[in-house]
Amino acid sequence: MMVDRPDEQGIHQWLDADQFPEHLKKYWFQRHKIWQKYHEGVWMTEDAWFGVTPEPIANKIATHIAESAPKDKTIIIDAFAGVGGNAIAFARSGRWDQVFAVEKDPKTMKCAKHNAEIYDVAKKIVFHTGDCFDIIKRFMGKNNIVIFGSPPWGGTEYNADNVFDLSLMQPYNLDALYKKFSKLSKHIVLYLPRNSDLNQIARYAPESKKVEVAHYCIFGASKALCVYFGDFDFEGEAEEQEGDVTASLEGPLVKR
Ligand code: MGP
Repeated sequence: MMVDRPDEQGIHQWLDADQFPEHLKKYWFQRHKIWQKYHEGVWMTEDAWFGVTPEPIANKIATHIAESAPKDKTIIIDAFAGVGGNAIAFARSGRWDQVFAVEKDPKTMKCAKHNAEIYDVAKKIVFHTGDCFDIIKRFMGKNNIVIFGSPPWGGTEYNADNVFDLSLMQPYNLDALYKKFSKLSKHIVLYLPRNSDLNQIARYAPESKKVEVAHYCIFGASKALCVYFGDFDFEGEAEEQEGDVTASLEGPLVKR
């Protein structure tokens, strides 16, 4: 049991509903779904509640990437690590020689480090506080890297329209993310709104190559999708169920 209490404003270990911010109440009821070890003392920021990848989905994504990435890719960089959900899942998968977690906000990063300790993988993750586009420059020239990015979607209103326009995503739109990341690696996985415009994504399929899209659902409700750019090889079923999580492949998108 982690008893460490955060001692900094903006970092929280909410243990009872009374202290929990009213506007985030729906996440309080999901806390053990979001973090299975929540009760062991997970640290969060307010914004992390809607940004973090729920643990069963983070695990499923980690399995998908582990199984489908080319075997010579041995490093994974979580470019927007937040409070650590995805980086922890990558480290737990045991697939990677190195897992890097990059996060710009120092308080959010403190949460990620603490949460990685709860999950016993803190020593398996290299944490970098700073801007991911600066930090990835240090890896230039390596060809064994997969970049995972779960960027900000510009707030919680991403599903106000039926189709989410990825060119309007803030602060980085799809084009900016793809261009910056593809300078380092052609193996890029992006975690994006479930209602993202697939036509926009298809434009980034290299000639005669495909881009795979997978939806991740909990209890049948889609939470988000991942776009797999590069030579990811999905051999499994188009739809897989594991506990409460269903992952379904959209089918490869080709350039139009
Ligand atoms: P949600 O929309 O807050 O929850 O986020 P839900 O339960 O699907 O909403 P409702 O419409 O059914 O009430 C769903 C998931 O999207 C979250 O668990 C996060 O994993 C992810 N997510 C949400 N936002 C706003 C972001 C974001 O800005 N960035 C990233 N990377 N993920 C987000």
